[in-house]
Amino acid sequence: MHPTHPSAITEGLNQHPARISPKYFYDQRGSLLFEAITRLPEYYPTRTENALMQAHAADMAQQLGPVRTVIEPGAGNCEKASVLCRRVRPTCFVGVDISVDFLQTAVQRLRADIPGLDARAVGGDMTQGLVLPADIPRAGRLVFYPGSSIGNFDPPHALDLLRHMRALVDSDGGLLIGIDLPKEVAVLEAAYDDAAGVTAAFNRNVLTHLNRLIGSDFVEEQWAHRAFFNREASRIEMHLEALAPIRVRWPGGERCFAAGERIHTENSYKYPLAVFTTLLAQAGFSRAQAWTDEQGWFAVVHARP
Ligand code: AVJ
Repeated sequence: MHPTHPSAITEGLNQHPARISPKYFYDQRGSLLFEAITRLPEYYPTRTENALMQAHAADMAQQLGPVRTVIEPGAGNCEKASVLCRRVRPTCFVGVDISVDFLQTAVQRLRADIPGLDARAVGGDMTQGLVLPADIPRAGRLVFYPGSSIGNFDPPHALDLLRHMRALVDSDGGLLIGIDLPKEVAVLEAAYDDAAGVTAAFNRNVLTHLNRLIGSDFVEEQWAHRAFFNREASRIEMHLEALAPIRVRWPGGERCFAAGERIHTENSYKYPLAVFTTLLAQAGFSRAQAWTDEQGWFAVVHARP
């Protein structure tokens, strides 16, 4: 599904502490588990963002002004894009994703659902700086980055990513982005360690995916899901913790883990709105307007150069 970089993966496994990039969560089973996560009672981000997009649809459309092209990095199943495109009626939609096969299917569905929409799928990684096909018009572009996906990046890398997005639009363009905000620790931790164990299954599944990618012999049952809020860094951290001493082998290498030793699998940053607005300004988006829910849990931000 994703381009495989065996050496990058094994390099991470050999670090102290070991780490696995969260991009490897999303094999077929992982993508289904993530969809299940978004429907969990504890996982507030998706439903809070959807409610914000619904409640402020008219106001947002007015603030956005005329949009000619919507560009969505990490578009995945294009469900959110479908809602947005029905509202702002762009002539062109460009979905960008690392797994272009899955995206292609979703983009075809979008084209069928919204007659006249020139919907395209582009394979690529936004973090590497993206070059779009030359025939995508530059005028009236809106980059759409919902779901607090930016939370996976630490502030310097989030800034890089926002700068790449800024480079995609002219002065008449903008960015519509969802960000998860800091809140009560119990609420945050429950969202990443749900009672039904779906997030635990999602976290452990990365090991089975790695077995396929690099030929390792991880056994999911030997690892416990750990998720906690790191207050200093303002991020949820997810880890996998060895339940016993474990030796993991793969062609050309191995790694021993002591009981209790962890593999760091994900960071999910919770940016205070003011901090995020500063990042936006540093990236060249000097004007920002935000919509938040009553509890102040999540924000949808429209940023313009
Ligand atoms: C897709 C990165 C926004 O950080 O909330 C959900 C991923 N990980 N539960 C998030 C995730 C565990 C999610 N993002």
